[in-house]
Parts: sequence; structure tokens; C-alpha cells
Amino acid sequence: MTSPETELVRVLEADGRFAPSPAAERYLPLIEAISDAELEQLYRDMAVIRAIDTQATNLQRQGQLALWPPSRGQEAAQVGSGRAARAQDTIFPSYREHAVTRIRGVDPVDIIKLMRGVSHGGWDPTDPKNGNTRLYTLVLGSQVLHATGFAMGRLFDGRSGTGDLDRDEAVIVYYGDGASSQGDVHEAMVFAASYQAPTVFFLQNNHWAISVPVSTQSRVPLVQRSAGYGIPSVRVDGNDVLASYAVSRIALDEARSGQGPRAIEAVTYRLGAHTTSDDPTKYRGNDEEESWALRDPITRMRAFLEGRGASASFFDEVDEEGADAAEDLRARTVELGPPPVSRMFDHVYSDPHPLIEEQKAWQARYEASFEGGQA
Ligand SMILES: Cc1ncc(C[n+]2csc(CCOP(=O)(O)OP(=O)(O)O)c2C)c(N)n1
Ligand SMILES: [Mg+2]
Repeated sequence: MTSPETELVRVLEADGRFAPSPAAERYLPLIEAISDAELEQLYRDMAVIRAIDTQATNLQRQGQLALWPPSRGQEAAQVGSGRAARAQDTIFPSYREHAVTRIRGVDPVDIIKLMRGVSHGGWDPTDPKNGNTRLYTLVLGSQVLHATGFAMGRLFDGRSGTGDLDRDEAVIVYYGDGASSQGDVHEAMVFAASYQAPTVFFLQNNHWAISVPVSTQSRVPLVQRSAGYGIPSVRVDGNDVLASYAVSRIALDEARSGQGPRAIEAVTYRLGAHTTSDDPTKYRGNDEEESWALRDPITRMRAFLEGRGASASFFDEVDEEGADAAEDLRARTVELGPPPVSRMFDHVYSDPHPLIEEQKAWQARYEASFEGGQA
């Protein structure tokens, strides 16, 4: 089916050629205004997070982490949208947005802490160094409601839609093709549309919800779900970082300036396993994986930059930066000690609670009883 909502926005072909699709027309002025330095930054972001993601996957295989959800293959969708957000915007990730969180300033080791089981959340979303990045959430779709409620609050407080683009705020929320079937997502879209909340719904359609293919998830392109609620929605090639950047930039600017919510379906592919607990060979074939490997977002952008004359030394330098970041991640991961046992009591209630205090004291006495061989 072809409709304005289902035509794909793409500017880079899989081989890196600049060949905009008809639907990309309105984004071309924005894309042509991207500087050489910014183009290189987009490539750098993708390549460095790939190195970090590969290292984290290896660390899990070596018993250093309980779990890791790889972002391999989804770097263009994430980097394009992550770079499109402005400093004042708030990010609501799911659990695979390693590139987005890094762009916003979150230390990848903070994600490691969560996946190693030494932290309940990973980072402090209110600390300015984390760039208004809310915590990962594993409850599918819940963050989409949180994001919309937050966006409505921003609107009601006059922090969005005032016409001041340096100050006005938007919210971008990440979710997957599987999550798009959750009631929470649909309820969020109803509220966002009713209240014209400044929410950008960023759906990464990576074709799989663990072992369930997107073809089971929906009979129509997923972009039509948000469009059905009256939310202007675009479908973008999620392996084209320039297209992802442009559609996200415009959607965020429109949402921020009081035009209501926007939705993006980024069509991409999860090249790795769902998580390190999953074995994709049980439910999908090599042919499919190989056909998507040919559309790898990083090789595509590299070919584009090479065509524009980027030097070999630039790519060497990025490779080195990725290797250093991966090495640093490993070094700091293996140094992470266990959290104090007392921490399990700390966040049960926001204020001190006599019962919890009593249990904490009991637990401390019990631990102490092992010292000196008295137990
Ligand atoms: C409410 C809820 N139901 C089920 C699960 C188990 N679960 C975890 S990830 C996942 C698949 C999600 O697929 P998708 O939304 O496409 O995101 P992706 O993992 O592909 O990025 C499921 C069913 C969950 N975490 N939360
Ligand atoms: Mg998916």
C-alpha cells in the first residue's frame, strides 16, 4: 500500500550514493546544510558505539554482565534522532538506546552497572551531565505513557509551544515494533493527540520482537498506527543516518513549537540477538541477516563520506577512538565492586520508614555476626 505515510524517506542508498527518495524532498535543505564536521560526527558516533556495544556483548559472554541487549544495526536510527534533539529536550529510552544515551552524556558504564546488577537504575536522570535522559525501562511501552505525561506537563507549565525555539521543550520517546502493540502506547497516542503534547514517538522497527516477526505484529505498516490517531507520521530508512537526523529534527521542532505530537517509524534491523539470552538462529534464517548486513548503516555512511573525499586517516582515528572507548569500558567494568548490601533498603520509600530502618539494622547485625567467626 502506498500513501504519504508509507513512503520511505531515504537519502543514502545502501552503497552510500546520495539518491533522495521522493518523500525526502522536503528534508533536503536541512540535509544540505549539515556541515562536514557534523557529517563526520554522525559517523564517529555510530562507529564508536558499535565498538562499545561489541565490547559489552563480549563482557556478558565472559560472565561480567548478567545481560546485554545489543544495538548493532540500529546505530543510524539512534544517532540521527539523538543528534537531532536539542539540549533542553527530554529523552525517554527503552533499553537498547546505547547510542542515544551516549550522545546525551550518559556514561556507558552506567548502563553496564544496570546490566551487571550493581545498580537499580544506572544513572541519575536529574544530573545535568546526563542530558535529560530518563532511565532505561524494561516494561514494554510504559515509557511511552511516561513521556506523554511529561510532555503534557511541559505544555501546561508553559515550557513548550511558546515560540522560543531555544527554550521550548520537546520530548522524544523510543519504543519497538513489539511495544507498538501495547495498550500503553495507544493510550499515550490518544492523550498526546487530544492535548497536542510535544511528544515525538520514535519507533524503531527492527523487524523482531524477540522471536515474533513484525509481520505478525501488524497487518499494516506500523506508521499507520500513529497516523490513525491524527498524529503526523513519517516512515524513514532507519539505516540512513542523514534521513533519520532530518526527519527527527523537523518532527522535534514542530512538536516543540506547539504543533502537537509527531511520530516516526524508523525501518531498521536488529543484526544481533535480542539480548545475550536469545539465540536468533532458532527463528530466523541466514539469508535475512545477510541481506540486512548489506544495508549496514555504518558502511553506508562511510562510503558516502569516502565519496566526498574523507581521508583514510579520519577513519583510522575513529577506529582508534572506538578501540579506546571499548578498552576503557572493559577496564572500568571489571573494577566495579558489589554494591553495599544495605542499599536494598534505601529506595523502598522516599522518606525514612521505621520498619525499613529496623530491618536494615537487623541485617547489619546479622552481617556483623560473621565477623570474628561468631556465626
Ligand atoms: C509489558 C511487557 N511484556 C513483555 C515483556 C517481555 N519482552 C521483553 S523485550 C520483548 C520484545 C520487544 O520487542 P520490541 O518492542 O520490538 O523491541 P526490541 O527488543 O526489538 O528493541 C518482550 C516481549 C516485557 N519486557 N514487558
Ligand atoms: Mg523489535
